Amino acid sequence: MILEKQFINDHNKKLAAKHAASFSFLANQLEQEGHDVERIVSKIAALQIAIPSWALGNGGTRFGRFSGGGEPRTLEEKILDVGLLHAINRSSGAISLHIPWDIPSDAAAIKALAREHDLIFDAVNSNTFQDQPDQQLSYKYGSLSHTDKAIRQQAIDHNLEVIHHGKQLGSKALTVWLADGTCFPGQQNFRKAFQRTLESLKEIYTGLPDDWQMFIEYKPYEPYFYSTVIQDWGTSHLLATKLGRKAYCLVDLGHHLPNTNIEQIVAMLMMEGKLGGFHFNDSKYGDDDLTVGSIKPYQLFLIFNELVYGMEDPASVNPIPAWMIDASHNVKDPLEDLLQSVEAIKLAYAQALLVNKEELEAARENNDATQAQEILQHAYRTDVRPLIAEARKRVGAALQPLSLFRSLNVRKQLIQERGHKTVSTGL
Ligand code: AFD
Ligand code: MN
Ligand code: MN
Repeated sequence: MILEKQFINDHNKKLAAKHAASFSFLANQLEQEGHDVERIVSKIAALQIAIPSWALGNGGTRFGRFSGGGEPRTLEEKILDVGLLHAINRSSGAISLHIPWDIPSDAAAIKALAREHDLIFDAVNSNTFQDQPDQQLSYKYGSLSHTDKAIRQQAIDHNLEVIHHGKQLGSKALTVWLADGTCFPGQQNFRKAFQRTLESLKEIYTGLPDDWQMFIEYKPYEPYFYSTVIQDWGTSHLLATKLGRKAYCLVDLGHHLPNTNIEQIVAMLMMEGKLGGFHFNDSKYGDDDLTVGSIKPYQLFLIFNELVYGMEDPASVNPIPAWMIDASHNVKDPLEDLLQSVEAIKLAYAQALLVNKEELEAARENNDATQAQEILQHAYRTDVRPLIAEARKRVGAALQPLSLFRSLNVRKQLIQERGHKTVSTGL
């Protein structure tokens, strides 16, 4: 589905007067508070969020999956879907692929198609949590941590192949989410499993190009339910530090036990220069992969408050993190959910840009908890939607992406083009 520029212009014309009034009111208010509104708007516009290829279709659970129809059937159609999102919000300028699900048949053609839609390739993701049809050795009892060296080697070779595909597409990062773990106490020797994993990662690391990064994702449980080899930020940081300067930690918001202080983890990793990036989502109970900002928006703001602090700290050695979504849309239209997700991330970022850093540090120095809370909540309670809309308008995107998407009946057109298949993966 091609989005005509005219659709956006007509949409923005209809909303122009209302938007201008709300933007100028907010801009005046912020300028009186001493904010540089132009700087804030351009920072918001510059923030690009990578869209995961695996989230362009409906997700599911172990109890089943219900397709909403019109889902992409090929890598080309996935790129067209991300291209459509990016044309609407000019904030989704990258796609994160998952190998072997997204192996390009013609890498040059895929790269050209992405370029046509102003898209680049963010991190490529390896997959050693499933056995593929043609796979020789099984990952049932693990991969990079497996007791059998041949199985570890197969997983290492797979990751090196993922790097190869990424290089062909211009990607500069490999994300390793190692699902390895155990279901029962005593099943594995924690120490040896860690050491085997480290040795395997070292071999992959030597195959990583000099200008690449390796993101080591952590997760406390699932698919194994007693222990995970890379269970938390401490383990990820231990591995990243032992591997070297190209290795970083990847924070998936859903990969923390309930009530974990994620913003504090972000502060620590950034302070150490080892925060590689994010998988944004939200959750109520586990790795629910719900829409980012839909359950705990204040937590998302507090995370961005630490990120903005780190990014604006001249002494910081942390690279700009990779901003990626990792969510699953079991009941929503995947493209609508992704538009909402990008908006939620930009909102939290904009609110964090409004925090008065000097006043906050002064309140902290004086141990004035009340004032510190006031400063944070003043920023958080500012309705920054006109800033996000203005940032979009200036780069030729829709003022209200979701309402434009709906007005175009995109999903209906995609179902007409691609059909409607309900695939339910049973237990
Ligand atoms: C699952 C895992 C993890 C990983 C993603 C893509 O929990 O978040 O990053 O799949 O492989 O969500
Ligand atoms: Mn993830
Ligand atoms: Mn996950």
